[in-house]
Amino acid sequence: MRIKADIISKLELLCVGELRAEGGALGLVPMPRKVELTEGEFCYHPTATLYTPDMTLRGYLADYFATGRTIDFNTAVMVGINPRLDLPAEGYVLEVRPEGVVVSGVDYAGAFNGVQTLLQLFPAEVYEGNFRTECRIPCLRITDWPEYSYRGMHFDVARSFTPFEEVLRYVDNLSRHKINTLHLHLVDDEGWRVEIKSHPELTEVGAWRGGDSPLHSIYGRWGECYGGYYTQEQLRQLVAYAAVRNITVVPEIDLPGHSLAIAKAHPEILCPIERNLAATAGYDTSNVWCVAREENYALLEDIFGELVEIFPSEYIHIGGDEVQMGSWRKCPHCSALYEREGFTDYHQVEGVFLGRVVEILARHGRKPAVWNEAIVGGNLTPQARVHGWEAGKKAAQSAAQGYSTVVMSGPYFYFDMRQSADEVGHNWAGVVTARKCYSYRLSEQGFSAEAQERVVGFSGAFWTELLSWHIETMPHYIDYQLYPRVCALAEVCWMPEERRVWADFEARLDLHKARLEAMGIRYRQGEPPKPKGRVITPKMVCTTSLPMRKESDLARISAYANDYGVRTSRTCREGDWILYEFEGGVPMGAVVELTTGYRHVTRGLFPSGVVEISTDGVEFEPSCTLRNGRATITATEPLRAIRIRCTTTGNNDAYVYIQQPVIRIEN
Ligand code: TNX
Repeated sequence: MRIKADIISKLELLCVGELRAEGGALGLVPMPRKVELTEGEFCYHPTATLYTPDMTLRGYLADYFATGRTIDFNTAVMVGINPRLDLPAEGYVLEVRPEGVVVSGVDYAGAFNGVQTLLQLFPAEVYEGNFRTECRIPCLRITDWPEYSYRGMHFDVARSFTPFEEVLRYVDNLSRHKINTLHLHLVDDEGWRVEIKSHPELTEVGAWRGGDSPLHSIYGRWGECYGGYYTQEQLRQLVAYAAVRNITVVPEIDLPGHSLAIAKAHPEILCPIERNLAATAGYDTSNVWCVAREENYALLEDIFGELVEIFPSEYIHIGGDEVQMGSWRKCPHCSALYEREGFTDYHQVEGVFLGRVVEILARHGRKPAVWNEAIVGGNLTPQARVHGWEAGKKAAQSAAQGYSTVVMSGPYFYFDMRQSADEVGHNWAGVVTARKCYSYRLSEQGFSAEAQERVVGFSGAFWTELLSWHIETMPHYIDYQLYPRVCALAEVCWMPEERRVWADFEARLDLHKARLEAMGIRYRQGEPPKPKGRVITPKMVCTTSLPMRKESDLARISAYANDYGVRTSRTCREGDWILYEFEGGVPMGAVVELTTGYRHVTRGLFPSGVVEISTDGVEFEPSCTLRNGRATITATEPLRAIRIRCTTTGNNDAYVYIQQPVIRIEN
């Protein structure tokens, strides 16, 4: 609360002084194209009303201001749509004069965008709703329009089911940053979240995980059954709610891979091959549709037939990423297809499948959106929109091949990545800070001038493998991962890249934080404090009862040389152990962090276990138990050995990750 008050008074101060000189001091995010400050200020009184002839906007604005049905002497703010304005789509002009405020959009989207800028001119409390406070706004004229037509944020509601109300909040907060597309990842291996009336089994089976449901959970919560799905009624409500906020919802049905959830209800969609369950700790993880099975396309007809009735979007995302093509190689029908067609790459088999799905969409008048791998197989319509997510040049290649491209490159736009080395989140694409996201420039990423023209915009991604696990200890996990990274993304989408300057954004973001707070967003405030002490690496030898994978080298653990751990070749059994023997001992007072599984993620761990310590390397005594596969102990006397003993058989993975201990002493 203090922070907020501070920033507001800072804003007020700026209002009178510096603000005059430079529009940046208003803290607008994303920064409009043109801000001209003019003489004087407009005084907003508690009795003031707002008028707009547009019923939809009036409904929206009624949450923030008193609105009038007609123009009268109380009308202080007017919002309208004027298609004759000489502005690109979604553009607007916002004028503040001593006698009142006028927002004119070239279209509905423009008016909505203008309203968002208008809200940012008011004190941050405006976001708390029912604004009735006297305040002053400097006179100005803003002329603004977006650089890109696709300003997106993706949301994976498949891996972790997110309650409907929270999805609405997600949309509302995006719209305040002029994001205009929600890419809704509705199905994946871990969940089927959309009601399909002709196939209720899809949600009956596919919407639940854990406990004795056919879909097992991966990151903890193994014993309980959890999940959920959205009814068609709810999804229609979401589409309408988003439309008011200038957001198009693009649904994704991820095909032909990532389809374990539907395969649990319809195992017959998979290739008819023997599966090696031993390699996957007893779980059938094959998740790829059989391309040669004709009935599969009838099922897809049913699904898309209902989906297009819920979502009016021009594009429907059909996935195409990370397909495990091994099943097709082994499948008599798919491999026969491959031979018959004279293919040279199994991506071409994927091409056949996606081609069929594209036909289904075309019959409904829709175009496909796909992940970047989908273009490898060749068979895709030039009308497809491609989402380049893989690191490196994938997005540039898609644009170079002529596809409309949305840039989502992992190392810049994956907001499920962690924001500093020791925070929550994945790390396959490295640490993704708001600054990293902000730094993305097409001109530096291998896009030719021509390819740049095909980039329709950018999108952040929010995958939720980790959400259902974190939500208990960190209820603000979504906000924490999204903000302020979404603020940076908003400018990448809105501004021409040559005008983006990090220092300038950072200063405005500082002011914008009061707004985030008033919006109720529990954003990441900065890097969390580092653990105390200095890390030491006393000479150590690590051994285990578990067999290692061929390429995994336990010596790297003994050398403290492997941040990501090394993998065993089977899952854990009760009685398994990992032993760390210290030649010269761990000094008294040292704090030892022990981890099984991944370091930042609860996978590949000992689900339960005990830590045993020894001062002579021979006799062991119990010290504590593991929680989420980990434990922290303090050496109350010098320790010669530490052993982690597993007390569960199986961890829902086909392996265990062994980690080096992290040992700290006070300076
Ligand atoms: C890759 S991005 C995936 C997702 C994961 C994500 C985790 C993409 C098309 N596939 O299935 O959730 O990494 O960051």
